[in-house]
Amino acid sequence: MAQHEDGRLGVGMIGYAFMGAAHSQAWRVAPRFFDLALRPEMTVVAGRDSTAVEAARVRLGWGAAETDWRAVVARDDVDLVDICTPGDTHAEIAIAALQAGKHVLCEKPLANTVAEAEAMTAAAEAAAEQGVRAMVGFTYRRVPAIALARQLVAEGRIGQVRQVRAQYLQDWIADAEAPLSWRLDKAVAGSGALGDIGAHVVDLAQHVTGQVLTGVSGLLETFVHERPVAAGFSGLHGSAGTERGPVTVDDAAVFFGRLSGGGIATFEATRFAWGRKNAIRLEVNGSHGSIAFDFEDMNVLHLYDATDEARVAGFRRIVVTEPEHPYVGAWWPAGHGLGYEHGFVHQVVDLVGALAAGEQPTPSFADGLQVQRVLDAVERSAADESRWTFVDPGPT
Ligand code: SOE
Repeated sequence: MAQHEDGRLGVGMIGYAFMGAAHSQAWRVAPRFFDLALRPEMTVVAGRDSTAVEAARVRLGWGAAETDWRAVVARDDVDLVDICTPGDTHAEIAIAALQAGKHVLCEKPLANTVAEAEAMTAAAEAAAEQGVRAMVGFTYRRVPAIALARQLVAEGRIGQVRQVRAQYLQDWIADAEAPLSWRLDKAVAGSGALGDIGAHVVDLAQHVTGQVLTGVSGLLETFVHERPVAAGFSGLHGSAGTERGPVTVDDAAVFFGRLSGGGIATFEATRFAWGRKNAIRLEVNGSHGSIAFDFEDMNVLHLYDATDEARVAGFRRIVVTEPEHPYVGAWWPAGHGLGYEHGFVHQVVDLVGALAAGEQPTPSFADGLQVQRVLDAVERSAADESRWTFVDPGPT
């Protein structure tokens, strides 16, 4: 087993930018609000630039800093490696960590290619035989309203799922002069809107309905082919330098697909939707009701029950801030609401709970691989005039 006998869980985090900051906050806060069966310790953070990683160590509250991720994997006081780097490094780090007997939490999308995701999943399955666990970070599953939506669908509140409408809309590169970020470089990010944010809505649609996509037809578009090279970045926003460089990924993705339970689903992922900041919209229509969610109003879930008397039928606006709702009871008095960062805290809570119980946390690397296969099918479809493309079901 990777975790220590004394209940301590030493965490080593690779990367410290936007996702690293979100994960740091989660590791720090989770044990202060939730009773965890293991005690996470923020042991070490790694990044290539020694000055920058030391500054991040201090700012984010880590015990030590390393400039090579391999040093983190080699440390005896690290039980879990938390990968918050761009996709091109996920496979190498995750496989090395698992082979060294460390649990792994890896940011989404799991990898940049299906082949990498397969290798990671094989490493995770081999490590699982020694009690070593791997999880991919589809954090939005842990937004209480989304967790509630999944419960309601599973309980049959809206009946048989017929249609899903899923969108992830942002606008942070809608300005054609917004500088190039690694997220616009295929060699680093794997794909554009499709993998960066489309992956989230694929996961959510499947997670909430309990079904998987079996086939898709897709369209990818790049609107702005060249941008200023960034002189510096803070979060998603950077200052433009004088040189220009190519955008090598999709700016927007639209696709539709069939679900394993007989339903159909439409998807849209774009970072060009002016005015939409982090609009994750999910609507599910069943045989006797609907649910609807928008992350821009993330403490609310809408439920329509078609069995209501017609005179009073209408979407019910459930404010998901009560102790009866998933995760909420550990936080503030009823009604006070949660934000973006809480999903990351809940991810730590669920991960640590699974590790302590000796169980496989979800979503597993196999789940991440399945999403990767959906993305791959969309790309293959888009490259072939949107031809209908089956999602590889994997080994049967
Ligand atoms: C940028 O589009 C981004 O930071 C994604 O990479 C994250 O996965 C998403 O949660 C927020 O937006």
